[in-house]
Amino acid sequence: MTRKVHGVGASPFVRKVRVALAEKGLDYELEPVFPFGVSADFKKISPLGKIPVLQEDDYYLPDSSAILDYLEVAYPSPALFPKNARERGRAVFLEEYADGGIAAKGTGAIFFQRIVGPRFMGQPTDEAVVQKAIGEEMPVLQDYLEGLLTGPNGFLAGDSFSIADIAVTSQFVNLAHAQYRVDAARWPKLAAYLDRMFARPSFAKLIEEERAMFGG
Ligand SMILES: N[C@@H](CCC(=O)N[C@@H](CS)C(=O)NCC(=O)O)C(=O)O
Repeated sequence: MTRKVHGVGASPFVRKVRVALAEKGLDYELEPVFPFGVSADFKKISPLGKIPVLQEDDYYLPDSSAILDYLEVAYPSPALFPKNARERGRAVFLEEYADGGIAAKGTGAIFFQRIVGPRFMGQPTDEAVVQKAIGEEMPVLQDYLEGLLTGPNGFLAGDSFSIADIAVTSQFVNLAHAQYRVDAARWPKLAAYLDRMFARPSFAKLIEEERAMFGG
């Protein structure tokens, strides 16, 4: 079977899919698609013009959350969604907390202003936007995550690695590429948790590959 992920490694949403595939031991090729100004052909497989798209032979599925859901049903082991209904509900919410919340208020400001704008779009960094995200948005987002983490080996939802950990960590990888680090003095559990997640082989391999691109 031909399995491809259409997108670029710098996208936190593409990374979600690549980490899920790695955790499930599934091989794929990365088909480079830069997300701005996509072709009419690409819009046929991604009607919103966004990356990632998963391809398996002639089956094309856009949207990282849809893809993770598909992968879980098609390749159930190891599970990346908690079995318990309430923990599963929480995991799905945390995926949205990352994809809709951290992405919009944190990554969209800091990673975009420091990396995407200057390097790929010829736009200078707007330092006011970066400082607002660092000083006002990220602390609130991080306080909530800090409150969810209990033990030293904990995960965000349930007692094993899940889509919640994939989605949240993926945003913080982009933030790290943009030189943003969680202050371990103020958010000790979150900082330790992210160190553990970044060291997990599925993330570590991609982070190393991406650092060559960003030097972060
Ligand atoms: N909900 C989508 C979001 C994907 C997304 O926003 N991707 C960005 C790149 S990081 C993109 O393709 N942006 C281009 C655009 O919005 O036109 C998912 O989870 O896959």
